[in-house]
Amino acid sequence: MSGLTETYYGKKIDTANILNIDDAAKKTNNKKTVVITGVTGQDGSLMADYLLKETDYIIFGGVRRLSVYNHDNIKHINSDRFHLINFDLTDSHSIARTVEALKPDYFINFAAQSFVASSWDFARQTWQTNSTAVLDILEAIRLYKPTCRLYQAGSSEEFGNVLYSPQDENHPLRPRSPYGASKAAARQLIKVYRESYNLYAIQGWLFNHEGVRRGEEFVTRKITKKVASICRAIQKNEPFKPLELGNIDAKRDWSDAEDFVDGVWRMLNQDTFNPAYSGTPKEYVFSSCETHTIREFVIQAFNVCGLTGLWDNASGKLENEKYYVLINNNPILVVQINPAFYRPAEVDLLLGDSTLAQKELGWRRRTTFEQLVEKMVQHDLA
Ligand code: NAP
Ligand code: G4F
Repeated sequence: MSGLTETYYGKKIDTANILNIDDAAKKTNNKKTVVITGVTGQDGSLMADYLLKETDYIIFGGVRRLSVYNHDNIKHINSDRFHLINFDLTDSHSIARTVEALKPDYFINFAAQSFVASSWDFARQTWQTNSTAVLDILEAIRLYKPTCRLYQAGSSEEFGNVLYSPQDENHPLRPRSPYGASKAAARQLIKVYRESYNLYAIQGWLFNHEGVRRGEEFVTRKITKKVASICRAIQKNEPFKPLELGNIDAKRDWSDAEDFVDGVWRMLNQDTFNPAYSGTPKEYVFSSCETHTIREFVIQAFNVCGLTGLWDNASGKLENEKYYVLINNNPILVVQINPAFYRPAEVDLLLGDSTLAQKELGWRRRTTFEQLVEKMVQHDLA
């Protein structure tokens, strides 16, 4: 532990606050402990907030070493029950030592190479991070803390080239990307270890979930950030470049990530003694049960700024599609297509059926599609 405060691009990471695993082990205080990997990301940071509010457990958030500041999503946390630990999924020793030393009651694995588009560029790294590391986590739990409850962040991308809609827990796994394949492989490993060693190891098929902590390369946040900057430019009569998107016809089932961390915790706390479970925890789909195109998201985002518009395409070809908003009855170009954002293979449609999670876990989504877009645009306008 260095104890130094290092400065990167004007922002600070207090390295004294990132514990090595032996120092972290002294902080458990005989209380229940939860390891959250990927705590700097959207879901990990929201889960930390949720557990600090809803439980009195000690939370260890796994962070990997980066040369740039990436703690924006957790910098607000000020609790003596929250500790950062050095953790890297690509290092099996790091995984094993974490489980061996902390002997956590819960291990929530949100860390991943989570950007589908990059998974073609870094297929092996995606596999290493999203599949091999899950095997390492399962082995560590089997060896050092077999009663630990493991949640693995599964994905609707595992359904991929879907056979029917809406997709439920029985839909076959038909991934379309190295990312989807890596999550499907992780799911199979989880199932095998659960059945072989009677571990409480599960994944959830979570459909897309978004919010103000969403990474800026994902399409929703890319849209809301750019829409906010275009709206500001229009208000000030300043020049701007249009937003560039790829396949705007793709359909996604979007929810608020805050609703999903509650679902994950419910999945981790199933009453497996209840006869409905036959002693084994179940895996569930979490979704909004609605699907929308990227086009609809764009329209809705500009509406939040009070701008209405229309998609225009005289040629009928997707790459010529353009979106104009009307300012004083003049059409102003705000969105155009850049084929560089097309993917080698696309998941055209995702629409989830979360009936089972609602019925058996009592889970409910609180935020509608319209409220989600409003929340994200308003945040990016502020
Ligand atoms: P995210 O914001 O991209 O966060 C990913 C996290 O993983 C970051 O904290 C990242 O750390 C960490 N990470 C990446 N590689 C790592 C490594 N080698 N060692 C340790 N940490 C590493 O993703 P998210 O949206 O919160 O998603 C959380 C999980 O749910 C992911 O597994 C994702 O695949 C899955 N999922 C997400 C959705 C969704 O719609 N959001 C849907 C289904 C499934 P850095 O900050 O250092 O990069
Ligand atoms: O926002 P996206 O990059 O998310 P994607 O690929 O659906 O993956 C997200 O959801 C999965 C769950 O289904 C998670 F497992 C995964 O970790 C991640 O959180 O893209 C959504 C759609 C795609 O069809 C994409 O082709 O938007 C389309 N799109 C169109 N233009 C674009 C763009 N996506 C991005 N990122 N950037 C564009 O310019």
